[in-house]
Amino acid sequence: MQRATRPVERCTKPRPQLPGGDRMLADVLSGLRARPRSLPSRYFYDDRGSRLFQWISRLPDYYLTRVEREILERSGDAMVAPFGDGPCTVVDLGAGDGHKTHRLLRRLLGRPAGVTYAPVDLAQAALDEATARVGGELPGVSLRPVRAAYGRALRQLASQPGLGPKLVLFLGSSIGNLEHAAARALLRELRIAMRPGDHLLVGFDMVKPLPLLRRAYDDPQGVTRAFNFNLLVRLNRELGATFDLEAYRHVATWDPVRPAMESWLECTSAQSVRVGRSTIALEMGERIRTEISCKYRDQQITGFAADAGFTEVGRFADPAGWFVDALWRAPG
Ligand code: AVI
Repeated sequence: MQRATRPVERCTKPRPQLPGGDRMLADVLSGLRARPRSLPSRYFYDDRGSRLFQWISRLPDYYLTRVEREILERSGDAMVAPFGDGPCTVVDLGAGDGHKTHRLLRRLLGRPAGVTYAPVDLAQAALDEATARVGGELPGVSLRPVRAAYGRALRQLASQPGLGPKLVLFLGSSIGNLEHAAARALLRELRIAMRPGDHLLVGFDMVKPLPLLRRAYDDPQGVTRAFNFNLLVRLNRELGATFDLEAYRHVATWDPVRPAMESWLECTSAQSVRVGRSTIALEMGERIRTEISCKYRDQQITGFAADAGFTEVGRFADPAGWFVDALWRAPG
């Protein structure tokens, strides 16, 4: 992996919390005991899961990444237009896709006052990768990785002098992996942590014909299936769970109410799974939900902005209207 070529200022110190394994065990057991049964999708992203997601994002059927990149390429100038000639900072929630961030950062380069890139993630490996990538490709950018939850990271950055107004990126429809109430709570927390004049750019995947959605979440190459199964592999390895990988199949369904695509692992035979000291009995045909990927309509986007107290500045979409990047300002 490439390393950053200059010193990187870190502002990190995760809050003490339950040891990782205990927290994971508690989350997994409460999900498996709930109805419908579920597993938290945040545990997808171990090293292999992150690599599988990168692979998904290059699949022709997984249009989200490709279409959002095209939007950023086409509308990047308008997205960075609110930032004058002074210093500014691009905050990347989730230390996301380098190709996307690159498209915005390079438009801010060459400004006399400079630009800072602040990737935010809980995983040190993701931060190292993001800073190495940007440090290697855009040597004019200052680097300030933050290892913390999103709201906390923004509060930390707000108290640091010299960073200028911020463009906070929450791309890739990551918001879609949250239930609406959780998404609203997060957006409110972000708005409160942002300063007047800071902007948030949020990616929303829009409702579209079902066959397109089905192929995106159940691709013929089986990469999404492998991504879903990797969750069980991780739980077997890290919690000593006894999921028999042969006894499940990947299922992607459409919920028209949220609306959302949902990913499941369905038992193909009755199972008795040990997780920690507990045993979970699953019947043949029973499903465990592993992810929701909400899809949006224009009015929902308006509602999210208003609910969180942002002022809408612009909406950037591809010609087919499959994906929207919404630009919102934190008001004074
Ligand atoms: C990261 N997130 C926005 C992806 C999505 O589309 O919900 C994760 C994913 N799950 C299956 N494929 C991709």
